[in-house]
Amino acid sequence: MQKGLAGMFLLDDERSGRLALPKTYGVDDLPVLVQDVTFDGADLDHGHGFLANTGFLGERTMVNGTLAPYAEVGDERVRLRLLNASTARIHTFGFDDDRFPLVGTDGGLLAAPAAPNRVQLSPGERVERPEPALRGRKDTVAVPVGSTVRIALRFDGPSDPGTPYMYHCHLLSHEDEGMMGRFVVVDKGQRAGAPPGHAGH
Ligand SMILES: [Cu+2]
Repeated sequence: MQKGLAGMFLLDDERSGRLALPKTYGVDDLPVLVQDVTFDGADLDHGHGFLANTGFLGERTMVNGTLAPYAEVGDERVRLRLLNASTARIHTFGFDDDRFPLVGTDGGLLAAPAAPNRVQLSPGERVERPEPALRGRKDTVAVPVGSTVRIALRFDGPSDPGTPYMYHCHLLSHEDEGMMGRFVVVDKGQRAGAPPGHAGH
């Protein structure tokens, strides 16, 4: 990631396929992958901008691997899929008219579209919960300093005592220093198995 390596999966399902959302990738359905970077000549520079407790903060904003990117669009509806792919910085997104039409988050499509003034994304997030009324599923949550977040998970599929799930902090330096854990889902009375080895990880 420190060399710009980041990408996103575009997930669609039957429900999103039925909705009148723009669907032509690169034309009216645009990924917007945002990273903060610092350059030393032609190379990415991670020797500076490192804040203890937070991690690396870059000086410039890169979108889809490009500085000062733009897309020409007409007056048709355009769908943007925002991802904060930075290693530590929180980004706030907005439009001039202070209205941010929102149809989905990292938890999937919202039950109904929303229009917050701004959308704030912490690393790895695809959208910030815009207002309490929209509390819904999320797989990534911002946890401000000193705060606590309680999460509820539901596992509907078969349990697998041998294959762990993982959870981790999205501030990359925290993750590297151990803010990462694993757990397995077992049936009642079942014990965790031995996870497979991970060569090179
Ligand atoms: Cu952290």
